[in-house]
Amino acid sequence: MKTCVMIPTYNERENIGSLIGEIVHLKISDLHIVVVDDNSPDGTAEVVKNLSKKHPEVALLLRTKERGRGSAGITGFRYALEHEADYVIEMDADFSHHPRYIPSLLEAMQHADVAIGSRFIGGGKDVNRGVIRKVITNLAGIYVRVLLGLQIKDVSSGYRCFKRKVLEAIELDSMISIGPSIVSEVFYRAHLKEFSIKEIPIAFEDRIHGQTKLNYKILLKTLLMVLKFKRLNKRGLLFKGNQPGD
Ligand SMILES: Nc1nc2c(ncn2[C@@H]2O[C@H](COP(=O)(O)OP(=O)(O)OP(=O)(O)O)[C@@H](O)[C@H]2O)c(=O)[nH]1
Ligand SMILES: [Mg+2]
Repeated sequence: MKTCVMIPTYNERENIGSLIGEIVHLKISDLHIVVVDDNSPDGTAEVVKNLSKKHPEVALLLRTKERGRGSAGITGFRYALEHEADYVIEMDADFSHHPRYIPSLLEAMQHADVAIGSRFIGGGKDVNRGVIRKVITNLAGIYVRVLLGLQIKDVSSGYRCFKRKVLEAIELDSMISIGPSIVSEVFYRAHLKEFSIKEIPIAFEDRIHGQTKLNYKILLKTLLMVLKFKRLNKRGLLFKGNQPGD
């Protein structure tokens, strides 16, 4: 089974080298890594390019015209599908999503179409996070779950593994997220297509190196996007294949 780990990056020079090192160290057979970098000013791409010379299983997708967590993710998914991946893992570069959970995510694929690294099920936790950030994550989580009707506990987890058929079915071409709302959009689409979703516990650790790209403006935009998915789906317009009123 071919696995592709897709990592979107923006200014992750201090993290990406050691993250790739830890993933390679897991020695999972037929595992490939693709980093989708938006021409980070800190030279993240250069680190990945150098590593790819030593490790042929590491690839760099350098985007010089586009910017955004969402569109980078879609580019990475397309790459994984084109390169015949059976499983696609998506994770952040900042070590909040530790590679030690990759084997459990892959194991969970025996029983589900999507596996999620979750902070909010038994055994999972949110480490080193400030109280305000925790409250925001929880409130935003309730909003997304209620609005989109998701059963998932950790709806903002960008650490997940998909079977190929899920990414083929959710219609990447009709996805509308440019930014971080991609995390919920993918869950919503997978839920509407009735794929089975399983959460596995992870300890989510706050980043030590580099800076978050999230701010209140982006958070608000993300929450508004969730409303937009819901509305589009109600009108039968979320999936291109749908007819209005479907
Ligand atoms: N290619 C690309 N990657 C991005 C962009 N914005 C964020 N990322 C990456 O997406 C991942 C998540 O971004 P973070 O800034 O850690 O956001 P977050 O995890 O929601 O917020 P924190 O928990 O505060 O770190 C990281 O690997 C980022 O480098 C972007 O515009 N383009
Ligand atoms: Mg992060």
